[in-house]
Amino acid sequence: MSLPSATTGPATAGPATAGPDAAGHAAGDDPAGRGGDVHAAWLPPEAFAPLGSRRVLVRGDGVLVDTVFDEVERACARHGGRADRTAGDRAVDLVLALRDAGPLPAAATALARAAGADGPLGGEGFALARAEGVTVVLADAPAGLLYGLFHLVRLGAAAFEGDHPVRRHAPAMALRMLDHWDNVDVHPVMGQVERGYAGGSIFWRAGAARRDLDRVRAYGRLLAACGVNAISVNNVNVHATEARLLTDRLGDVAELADALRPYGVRVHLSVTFAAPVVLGGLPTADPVDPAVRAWWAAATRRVYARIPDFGGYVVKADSEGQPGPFTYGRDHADGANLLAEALAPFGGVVHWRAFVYNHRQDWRDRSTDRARAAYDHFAPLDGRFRDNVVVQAKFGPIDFQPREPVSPVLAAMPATRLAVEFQVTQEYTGQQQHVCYLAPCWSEALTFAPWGPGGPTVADVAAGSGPGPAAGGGLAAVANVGDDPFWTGHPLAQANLYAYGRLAWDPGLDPVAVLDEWIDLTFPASTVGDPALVRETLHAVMDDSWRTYERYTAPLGVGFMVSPARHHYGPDVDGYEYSRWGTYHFADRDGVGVDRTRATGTGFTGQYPPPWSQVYESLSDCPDELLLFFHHVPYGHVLRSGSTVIQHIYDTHFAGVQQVAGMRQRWRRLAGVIDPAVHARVAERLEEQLRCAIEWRDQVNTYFFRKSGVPDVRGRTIH
Ligand code: GCW
Repeated sequence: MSLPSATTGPATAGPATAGPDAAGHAAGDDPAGRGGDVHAAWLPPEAFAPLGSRRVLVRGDGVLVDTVFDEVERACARHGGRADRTAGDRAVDLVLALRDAGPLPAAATALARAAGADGPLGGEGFALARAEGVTVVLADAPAGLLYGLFHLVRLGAAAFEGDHPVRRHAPAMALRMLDHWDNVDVHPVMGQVERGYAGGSIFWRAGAARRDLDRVRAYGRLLAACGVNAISVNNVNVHATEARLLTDRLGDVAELADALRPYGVRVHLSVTFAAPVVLGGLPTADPVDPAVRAWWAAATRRVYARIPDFGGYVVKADSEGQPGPFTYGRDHADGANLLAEALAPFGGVVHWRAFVYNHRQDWRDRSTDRARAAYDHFAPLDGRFRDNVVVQAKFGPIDFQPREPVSPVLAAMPATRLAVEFQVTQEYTGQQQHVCYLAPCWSEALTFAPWGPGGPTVADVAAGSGPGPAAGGGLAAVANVGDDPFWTGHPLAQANLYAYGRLAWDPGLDPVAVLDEWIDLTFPASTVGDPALVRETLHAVMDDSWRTYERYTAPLGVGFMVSPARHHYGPDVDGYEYSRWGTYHFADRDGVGVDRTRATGTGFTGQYPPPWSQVYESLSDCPDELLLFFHHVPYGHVLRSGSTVIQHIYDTHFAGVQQVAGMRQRWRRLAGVIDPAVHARVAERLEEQLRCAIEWRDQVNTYFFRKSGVPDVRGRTIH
């Protein structure tokens, strides 16, 4: 397949997000095309060759088992195998069966017994084994069979070689969700997709549902293949038209739910807390008002009448101008419980976001600290949320910056279901113009042990196996796909979506191994000129790309030196520094960084349990990469690495640019080896990445040289 290589936005201007010709495509402009014009991502037909050349028996009933059978049948039609749904006397190589589906061929029966010996496999789990030339995948529930199928695809030929002892698989997190910040109407500033860098929305266009359900189905299939099982279909900033998805536009949501159901993906909706007023005509949205409660109960009943497996609501309340319970003198528990009460009879959940902070700050007031806000608002409410409330906290205390400590909220609410929120869309990590493989960042956050090394991890908290009694809220992440033919604008950004799903399934996975999976699926050996070179190049370009991005952007955990004018793309060291949204580096002629200590600063370090409350408080123990997040230090301060802060800034910025130049160089070697359209699109974006990295290097180095007056010990050019 060959796809157009043209970018969806101007290569050098950065990904403008405003206006219908940028994030929001005008009607009639359909860069994605249909069917075969859309990149297959990690499910190209060739990835099904090992499975599709076998004699396969699929046993069981239900929509998801039908999906499994359809997949198998299609693969077999293409690759010469045979697909059956009824057990006969014919020999088989592969059995995919629900445990209660009746008799299996003799060869599979013993394995099936062994695979099931250790008790139930769960609603999404499966077991896999192979002996005497037969591979068996067993599940208790249809979703498990679907995940088992895609596991087989990942295993490729290895699934049909040798013997495999019984291995049971189940997701660590029950909720593995993607949040789309897609608008139905094109927003005058944010466009069709808020912080979207992959064209328009696959769901909505210019005020209406797109009804391109083939594309939606293809999306659901990709999600199932990496393990995502829930999406919310509209932006958490809920504007007037989007609010009505809950009521008179519910049919649009139901259509999406129908398209995604065969892939085990449940649909959720972002709702406005003011709905009873703006949709229901009530005089108030006060959560304790009986009429308000009745309104939510009735609205929710209507949703379930239409979408019986509806997932629930996502709410951004009292945050960045969105309405919430504060208007009525109520708190977030009152607000969340109101919606939870309406959802409970149907098994729905409310994802209530903890992204609440004062966005009308004054830089002269040093006591207000945006990092403290989520904890200050939410930790005191622990124990007051209903069981079907999931408090959804961004992984860091600020806002998806390339480097942040883990949010202390995640260790402060043992009696609350907590979800960790990541940002797959690359708002602050290069906006899908830059290669930035984020799995290492997420993996660090998920494996962080808030109570000290060896203790429970953030992943345990999200999975519900942390120290507290609460069930887990799972993971949520802001999606990065749009109607771009490559789904994600930058073809290599597909790996972030894939890796997000895989880490939600198993947070212990090694990001490099996940990348290998993605490479094997996306670039099957049979489709590329030199598989070893492809693998080596992709690892060289991607493995360390998050740290490379960190090197040439904001140093040592400081964050937010992004351009407000260019929608957070590219550098502007003081862009936000004196704005109402917060203050991030406090650089002056003597030093830089935010003093968040208890001793002399905002006291934020005290929100962590030991040992981190001490580690972060201590200038000598604080990890280098977070130093300026926690401390204000002179430019000559010597880091644990032995370098001074100012020299570290210079060195990393020069190194980061060099690394990007190296990535570009390496990518050239894949010309003629992989799909030319993929090659060309990535090559274009690497040019832009290099240009932008140079801009970052020069802006940051120049800024700190001029502030500090300290020259580079290596004498390189700094203006
Ligand atoms: O990072 C900020 C984004 C906003 C977003 C907000 C949030 C949807 O710049 O565009 O609003 O986060 O997470 O709610």
